[in-house]
Order: sequence, then structure tokens, then C-alpha cells
Amino acid sequence: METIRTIYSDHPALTTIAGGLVVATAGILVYRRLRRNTTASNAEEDYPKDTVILHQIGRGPFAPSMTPFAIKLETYLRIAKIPYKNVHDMKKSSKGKYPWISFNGHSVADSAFCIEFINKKRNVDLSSWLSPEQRAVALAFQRLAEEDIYWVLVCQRWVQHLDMDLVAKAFPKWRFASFGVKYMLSPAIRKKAWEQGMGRHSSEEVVHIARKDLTALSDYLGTKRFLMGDQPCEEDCAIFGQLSQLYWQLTGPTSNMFKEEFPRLVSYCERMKDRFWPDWVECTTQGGTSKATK
Ligand SMILES: N[C@@H](CCC(=O)N[C@@H](CS)C(=O)NCC(=O)O)C(=O)O
Repeated sequence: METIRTIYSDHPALTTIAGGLVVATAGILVYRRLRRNTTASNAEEDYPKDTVILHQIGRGPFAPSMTPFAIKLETYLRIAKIPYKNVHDMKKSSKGKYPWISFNGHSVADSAFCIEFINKKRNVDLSSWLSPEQRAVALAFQRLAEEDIYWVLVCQRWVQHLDMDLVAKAFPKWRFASFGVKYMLSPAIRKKAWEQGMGRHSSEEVVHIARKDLTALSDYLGTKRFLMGDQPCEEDCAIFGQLSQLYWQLTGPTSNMFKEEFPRLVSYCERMKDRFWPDWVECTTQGGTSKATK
């Protein structure tokens, strides 16, 4: 330390430039690591025919993915009994997001379009038993989950209650994960959340919004097993994807509130997990129980 101080007082400009270069190089390395294999290409590798290839990020610590959209899509594939294979390549879709699918050489971006694509290819409709009015309600709740609760999750997990322990568990192989998340990912997400709007609210206000959303969802679910009745519909996949994150992979006030105030939603998560994810524990990197539920 003393040597650095001496060098600095003898050559301040040179030391500042050298320090800047070290920080910039570290930044570039972390950035490249985070952005590696960025976008999807249509050139298919040697994937089995007639099998959906689900491209996603790696498994999550306490639920099968850190992205609710991957859990949505994989749950759908399981409910619809579609042959699929996971590829945890961390490649982004042509739209720059995770997850996405490829099927016989054709790539589809966005979980909703992936489901529509498979529905058409395989003649599937998990919501066929719903009336038009019920479909409207189911879709509205899906939007509530994906367009509002999702942003609650984003703000609370990555900005307002950044949990470095969860980060370390979420990216166990990334040497610079804490640095990258704290100084790059979190500020980038803060900007996105601000632009979307949720990021302009205080944490207390975000929790308040979450409570209203979850109350509506819980009241509507009532004593039903799934969103619309005794069997799951397509929209349950999206709702489970989002709720799974609040329940298993979030710490802080929203997650505590979820567990304390919404027992019906907790049971719903457990029910979806038990029914469609018998291998849940094997699909997680830390054994599938949230530290917050211990
Ligand atoms: N509407 C998309 C949303 C997917 C999405 O937002 N994925 C996030 C992860 S949770 C993502 O890829 N974020 C990376 C980014 O925006 O650069 C879908 O349903 O697939």
C-alpha cells in the first residue's frame, strides 16, 4: 500500500491511467462473460428431430430457473407432454431475451410465441375447456403476473433488495459475479425498471403494489386448485413462473409478505411443483428449498 502511495505521489497521472486501465479491463472481462454467446442463430446444431429445444440460462438455486419465463415455458412443455430438451447455453433469442426455443431448425423468440408455435405444431390448447369469458379472465391474470408482478420481482430482486448471497448461489461458476451484478447488471436493470415505471417507486410502494396484485390473484383463486378450476390451463404456466420466483427465489419484504399473507398462493406453488416438477430438487443447484422458507 505504501509503495503504491509513493508511486502515486511520484507519478500521479501515470498511476491514474494504469488504475483506470485495470478497472476497464476487469469491466470488459466481466461484460464479455455476462454477454457471452449473446444471440441466437438459425443455424441449428445437431439437435434431435421433432424435439423442442429449450434454450435457457442455467438452473436456479432454489427453483429450476432464475427467469420466470423459463419456468413458464418448461412447465407448459411438461403439462402438454411435449418432448423437449434443455440447452443451458445462455444464448439470447433473436429478440435479445431468454428463454426461446428451436424446433427442427426453426427458432422462436418470446415464451408466449413459443407456446403459440408449439400449440399450432402439435395441436395443443391447454385452455380449450375455458369459455371465451373465462379465457379473458385467465389472460388478464397472466398479464397481471407478467407485466406487473414481474417488474415487482425485477425491482426488488436486482435493485431494492439485492441479496449478494442469492447472487453467489445464482451464478456459482462466475468468479466476478458479485462485482458484475453489483456494478453492471444491477445499474442496467435499475435503468430498465425506471424506464418501465416500476423503478420510480420506493420499495414500500412496490410492496404495496405487489400486495394488491397478489390479493386479487389469491381472491380469484379462492379454493380452486388451479387458476380456472380443477385442472391447469395455459395461463397457469405463466402465473406459476412468476410466483415461483417470489416464493422460492426472492428475499426481502415482498417474499416475506408472499409467504405470510398469501397461504393460498403458497399452496398453489407447492401444488404446481408437486404435480409437474417431481424432479424439482434435481433441477435446482441448491436443493430446491428457499433459504427464506427454512
Ligand atoms: N416477453 C418475454 C420476456 C422474457 C424476459 O424478459 N426475459 C428476461 C429474463 S427474466 C431477459 O431475457 N432479460 C435480458 C435482457 O433484457 O437483456 C418472454 O415471455 O419470453
